[in-house]
Amino acid sequence: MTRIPLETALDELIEHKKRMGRISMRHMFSSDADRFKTFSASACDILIDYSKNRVDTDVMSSLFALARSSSVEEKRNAMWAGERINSTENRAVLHMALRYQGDKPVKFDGRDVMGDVRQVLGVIREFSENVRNGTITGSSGEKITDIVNIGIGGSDLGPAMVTRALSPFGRKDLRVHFVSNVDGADIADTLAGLNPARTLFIIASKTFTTDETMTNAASARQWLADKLGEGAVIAHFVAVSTNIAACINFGINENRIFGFWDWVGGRYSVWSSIGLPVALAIGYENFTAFLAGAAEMDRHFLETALESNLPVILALLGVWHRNVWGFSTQAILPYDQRLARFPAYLQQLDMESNGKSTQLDGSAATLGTGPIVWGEPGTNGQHAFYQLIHQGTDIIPCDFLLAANPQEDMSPHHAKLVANCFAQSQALMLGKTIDEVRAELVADGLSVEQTEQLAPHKVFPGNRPSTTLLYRQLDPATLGKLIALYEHKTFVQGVIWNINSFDQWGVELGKQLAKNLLPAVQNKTARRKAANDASTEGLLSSYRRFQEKQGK
Ligand code: G6Q
Repeated sequence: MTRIPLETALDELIEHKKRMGRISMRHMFSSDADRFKTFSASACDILIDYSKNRVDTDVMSSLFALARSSSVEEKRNAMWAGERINSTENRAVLHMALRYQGDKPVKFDGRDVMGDVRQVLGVIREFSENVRNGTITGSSGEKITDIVNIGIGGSDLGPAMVTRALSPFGRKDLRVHFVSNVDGADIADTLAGLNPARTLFIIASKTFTTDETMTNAASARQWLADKLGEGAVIAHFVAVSTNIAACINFGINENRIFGFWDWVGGRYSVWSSIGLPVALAIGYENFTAFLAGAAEMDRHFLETALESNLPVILALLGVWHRNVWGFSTQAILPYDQRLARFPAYLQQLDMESNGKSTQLDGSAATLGTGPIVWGEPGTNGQHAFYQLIHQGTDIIPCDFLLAANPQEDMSPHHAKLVANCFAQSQALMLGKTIDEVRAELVADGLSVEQTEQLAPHKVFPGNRPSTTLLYRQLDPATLGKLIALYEHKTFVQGVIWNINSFDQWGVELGKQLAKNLLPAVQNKTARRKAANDASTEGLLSSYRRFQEKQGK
């Protein structure tokens, strides 16, 4: 199918916007008893209610046509066929293979990758079970009680978010910690409470060159060697990497290196051996349920018509908001405390994937691409930033996420959580008119003058978009499905925006400049010819002055 440029497709959507601008969601709900039925979709035990968005069937059919003319189906199939769709890095994008449950070959460069995938899974199984049952111990034979994962970005956010989300499936006597920041506070605070004889470090780095991870790994190694002796290092360190030589060079036993492949992007790697801390925390069986959940969503994504395809629906709503209405942010609001790191995880997934301004052919993007993704769990956010979502001058599309069943049987907590979640999307949609406010204030006994003074402040414009994702319970399979859902949403949007969602060149410049600046930061006394801009030089000398004041 010939690709119709987004700009052309937008003309039609802009006409729809004009029409939708004259109708409120309140009106659409009151005039259509079937609105929820029409604009909700279910698959894989997840319900998506998108009826509280400013859409009608004409809008949705233009959006589905846009997806078709952008070759979403062809590109989706190309990804699964192992084509090198990450063109700027000349790599395939096969994270779906990591969780594939079927028996067909998954080919890359003519070779089935499933043998390698299953072999590594077998190694993860054996290792995680042996740590959990005490067969693998520390150097002095003590049982491992604490695991410290040292990694950053894609080698941290996934396992950290998942381990927290699935904590009810963990064990009290096996704690997993995550260290990512090069700020020494991160590793210092983590090591402070640990017994080295019972601690296992996982150095997680695809490249095994990332400065933050290597710095933290060196400090951890030093800490352990100081406490237990150099000879103990080998028993307390394992690595997850594609760079085997560098791991061996660090002092890791060759049998304790868990591999993965070039075709697994960092932010898509929680399904690979980067998920080792998850398998250790919740056990291999639960880890495979997590993979199987994602695989179920993959099947749905690959096999379902666009009109009922959950990731496609989410992606198109995002395009509608971003490119037609000009909304530049997207809030992720889990009413699920254990998903506290889910917004941060999606922030990386979405913003690193689609925060691009160059199209696949190298030309500049002419329309907005990835939105700013942010969020915090409800109900906490209600007492903080929701004010702006309800009454601010910017409109912020919200995704609400909610489990129908809690892990804890603690009435009335969950009922209150659910009522709050539903109430927020209702309030955003309905708003409150000035007449409704006036009537309330008069009923409360306020004078006419007081009422007129106060009323404008209590008006809610309403008509603000939100989508609710309801799932049965936050268990390993469901979490796998939710992550895969958002992965595919991100992919579909990248296809529509004609960008490469799988590279991340935007993180390079800062790394390069930090490397250049390090000698100047470390060398306090040497007089150098000013090599930097005035602001950077000013910051460097102020930094030195503060250090001197501290007596350094
Ligand atoms: C993710 C990115 C990035 C990466 C980190 C860590 O897609 O590529 O977040 O995961 O920079 O890289 P290493 O795993 O190589 O240390």
